[in-house]
Amino acid sequence: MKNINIGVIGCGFMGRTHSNAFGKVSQFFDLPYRPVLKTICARNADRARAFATQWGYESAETDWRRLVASPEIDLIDIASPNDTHAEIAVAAAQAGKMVLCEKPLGRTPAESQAMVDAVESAGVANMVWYNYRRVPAVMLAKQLIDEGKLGKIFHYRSVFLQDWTISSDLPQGGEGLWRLDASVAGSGVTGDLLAHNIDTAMWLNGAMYEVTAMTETFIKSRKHNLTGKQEPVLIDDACAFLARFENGSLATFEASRYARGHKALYTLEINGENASIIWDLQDLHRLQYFDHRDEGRLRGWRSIHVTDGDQPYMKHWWVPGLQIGYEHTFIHQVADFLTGLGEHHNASPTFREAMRTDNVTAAVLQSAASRSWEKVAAC
Ligand code: SOE
Repeated sequence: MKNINIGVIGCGFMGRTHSNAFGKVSQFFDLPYRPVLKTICARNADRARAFATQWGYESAETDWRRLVASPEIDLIDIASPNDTHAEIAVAAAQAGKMVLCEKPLGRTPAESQAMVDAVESAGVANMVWYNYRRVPAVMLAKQLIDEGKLGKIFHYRSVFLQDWTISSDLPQGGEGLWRLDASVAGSGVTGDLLAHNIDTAMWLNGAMYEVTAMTETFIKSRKHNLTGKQEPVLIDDACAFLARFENGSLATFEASRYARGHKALYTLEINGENASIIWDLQDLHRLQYFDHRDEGRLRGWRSIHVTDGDQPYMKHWWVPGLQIGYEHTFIHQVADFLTGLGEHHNASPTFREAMRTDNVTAAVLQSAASRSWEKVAAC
C-alpha cells in the first residue's frame, strides 16, 4: 500500500467531513493507497494549527499557493468557499497534483470549464464531492435502475428543503454565511442544494436537456458581515424547476431555505413502468421500493433497510442491521477514488461530469431570468 500525502484547504464544515474521510478510510477499506493527513491550510494561522492538532495533520499552512507548490503534497483537496475553487484547482493541476473539489465545481460554467481543461490537460486524477451518491440506499437505487428493474422511467421528482435563512436578522458574508453572498457562492439554493439533486438525478436517470424555472429572493437586503453595511441579497432563496430528460422522462425539482420545519429534507422519487423508488435523506438507510410484478395479494411498498453485507458498501462496516450515517458517504467517496486510482481510472463524478451539473444550474438560473424554457449546454 502506497501513501498519498494530502493537503486539505479549508477547515469549515467540509474540511471536517473530508478530513474525517481521509483519516478513517484505510481502517475500513482495503485499498491500494493510504491517505496521509499531511497539511491543513486555512487563512487563520491559529485556527489552522488547532485544526491540525484536532484532526492529526502533520502541519498547518496559511498560504494555499505554498501548499500547491510543495513537493511533499500529492493531492490537493479543496474544501474552501466556492469563489476559491477555480483558482486553486487550476494551479494545483498545473503543479501536477491530483485535485478533489467540493461541490459545486465552479460558480459559473466558464470557471468550471477552466477547471476541466486544467485537470484534463495535466492528466491528473480528479473528482468532485457529490457525497449523496454514496449513501448505500442511493447506490442500491442505482443498481436496481441499471439492472432495468424499474423499466421505462416516466417521472423523477426531487426536493431539498431547509429553513435556516428565514430570519431577516441573519447577516450575509463570512464564516458559513458566505453561502448568502452571491459573489462568493455564485448562486443560492440552485448551486448549493439543487446541485446535489441534479447530480444524483443525472447519474440515476441520464442527461436532462431542457429546463424551465422560477426563483425568488424573499429577503432583499441583509447586513454584510465583512463590510458591516446593509447590502442587497443577490442569491436565490428558493427555486423550483421542471426538466426533460433525454430518456423521455419528466422531472420536477424544488429547493428552499424558507421551508419552516425542514433542516435538510433531501428526497427523490422515481416512477418507472414496472417499479418505483423513494429515498429520503432523513431516513437515509432505507429505500422504499414498489414492484408491480409482485404477486397481486402481496403487492405494496417495501421498506428496505439497507444494512446487509450484500448491499452497497455495508460489508465494510459493522454487522447486518446496524446502520451508518452522513459522514460515511464521504468515506465511501474516498474509497472509490483510491480504488479507481489503483485501476487507473477516475471515480465519478469527475470534473467533467460535475460540469454537466453546473451547466444545468446555469440553465435553471437563466430560465428564471428569461421566464422561458432554456436548453442545457452540452459538455
Ligand atoms: C448548506 O446548508 C449545506 O451544508 C450544503 O452546502 C451542503 O452541500 C448540503 O449537503 C447540506 O447543506
